[in-house]
Amino acid sequence: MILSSDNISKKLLNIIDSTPIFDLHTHLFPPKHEGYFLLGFKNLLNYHYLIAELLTATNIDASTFYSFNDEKKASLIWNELFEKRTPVSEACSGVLSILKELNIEINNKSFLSICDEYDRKIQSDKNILDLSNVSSLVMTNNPFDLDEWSLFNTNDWDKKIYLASLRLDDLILDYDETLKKAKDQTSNQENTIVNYLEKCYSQSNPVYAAISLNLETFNTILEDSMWRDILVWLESKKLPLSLMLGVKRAVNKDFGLAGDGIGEINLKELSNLCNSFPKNKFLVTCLSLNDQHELTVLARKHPNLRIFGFWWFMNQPTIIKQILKMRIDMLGFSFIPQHSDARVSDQLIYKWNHFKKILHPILLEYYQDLLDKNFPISENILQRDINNLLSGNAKNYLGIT
Ligand code: HDL
Ligand code: ZN
Repeated sequence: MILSSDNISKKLLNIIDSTPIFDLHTHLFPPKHEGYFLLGFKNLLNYHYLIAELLTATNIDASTFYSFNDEKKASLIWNELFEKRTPVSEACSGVLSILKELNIEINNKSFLSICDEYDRKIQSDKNILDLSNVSSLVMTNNPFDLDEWSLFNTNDWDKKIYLASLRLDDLILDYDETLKKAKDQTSNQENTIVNYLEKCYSQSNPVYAAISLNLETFNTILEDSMWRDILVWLESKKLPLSLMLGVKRAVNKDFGLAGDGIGEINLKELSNLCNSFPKNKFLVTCLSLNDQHELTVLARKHPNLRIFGFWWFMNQPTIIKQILKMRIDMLGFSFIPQHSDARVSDQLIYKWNHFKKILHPILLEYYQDLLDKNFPISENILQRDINNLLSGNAKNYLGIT
């Protein structure tokens, strides 16, 4: 059915809300992975985004804060950011979006009573996946963290929902220690890292490899023969490499996970990498707003470069509105618009709810313009486009169904 200006908005909203999502990058694990699966209100409040906001809005000392147990930390965050201050930041707003989705009123309720009510409503990943309409997601799996990697010793989790990746940061952060671990795990001492990755590949069936880099560490990829061997291996496996560019770890080392910030990156080197390895596929996201225009231009130059998501400090409504339109203006719908980066399963609810609220009016503007030019827009066209944006573009690039 061909749509008109009168009915396209509602039809588009229904399609966006009902289309299953493939979440390309998360830090989530299946419920069976004890100690790594995070769910519930206290975990939600102990998100490092909220910790950073607490430690910089108050004069609470970081090491004192981290000495508290999870309940004490969560109640402190709730009291300081949600009771003593107005919770308007994106991370605070996300918590409130989930409470609203669960019909949990907070006025005049104690922190602990909200916890109890919340934890009665959110019991498993299943209700979160239903509420967020996420049909499958990619975990961040570190093959050099043997305790975390023990997930792949068991099969009692849904591998159609929780897909694996190979996160390679340890090879940059602590090469000697990482090489030792790989040597211990492989008998063949030749080409240790690639041999170990081959073993991990057969254990986990990853959909991509990933690494976060900045100016200094990107040069390692370009210059080090081991990385050339890894790129050749990735090509042989048809495994894309996800490059998360422009991060500076431990800007404030006392803040722990909340202490990372923005680092430099030279995207001319990214272009060289795409040219030097034309048969490798690269998924790329940049942490700084300053790099977004150049990255988008590069995505018009390199067919083996696909932009994904609004990473971390980029995942703010104001920035998404501006940069999403720029990406559409330059790339049409040929990119992967968002990922959640969720660390606590419940976050899937707000991360995707917030993004879809921005996506609808922006897409409507483009479709309205097409209608004004007498370009016919049918329901099928809308469904095709939203399928591609919320899952198809990512799955096709990864070569998965
Ligand atoms: O390196 C990454 O994958 C980042 O996403 C970090 O994990 C960061 O701490 C984060 O959670 N960002 O959202
Ligand atoms: Zn991440």
